[in-house]
Amino acid sequence: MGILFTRMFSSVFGNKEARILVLGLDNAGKTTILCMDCYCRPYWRCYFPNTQAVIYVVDSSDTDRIGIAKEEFHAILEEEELKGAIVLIFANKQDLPGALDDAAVTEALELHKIKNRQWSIFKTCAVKGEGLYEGLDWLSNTLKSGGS
Ligand code: G3D
Ligand code: MG
Repeated sequence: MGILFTRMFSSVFGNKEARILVLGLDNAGKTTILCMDCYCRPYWRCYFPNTQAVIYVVDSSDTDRIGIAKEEFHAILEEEELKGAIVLIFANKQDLPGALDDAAVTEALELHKIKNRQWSIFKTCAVKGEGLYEGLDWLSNTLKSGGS
């Protein structure tokens, strides 16, 4: 599983600095998302403490590995250091044929089992930049309102 960590200084987050961990199976689209213009000054970290949010990126067209993606996701939520982190799920690669929609990814990842933290899921197509700002807007507003 790939792990990328960034502090984001984007138009969405204004001058507020947020420590956000971006996770997902390999090939999910993490690098594509982080290379977008809005992440103009990213730099990577490889530790969890003080992480305020987790962005979990799913390849919605990779139905063969959606079960593995679910297991990894719930293991991440068990991490002590990520206890208070808000969770944003990107159901990525919506442009590909057979991609699961947000409701189907919600079911496949068993998101309704998440307890005691705020989460939301957005459909994205990272290569076109679709859906990313909507998700980051939600994250920014949720962080502003005090997080989990
Ligand atoms: P990772 O960092 O999570 O491992 P990458 O994933 O960002 O490297 O993306 C893996 C591949 O998926 C890349 O293709 C990338 O262009 C593609 N990809 C990412 N997001 C989308 C999407 O929304 N739709 C489609 N169709 N493809 C996407 P390559 O060919 O460079 O390996
Ligand atoms: Mg990558």
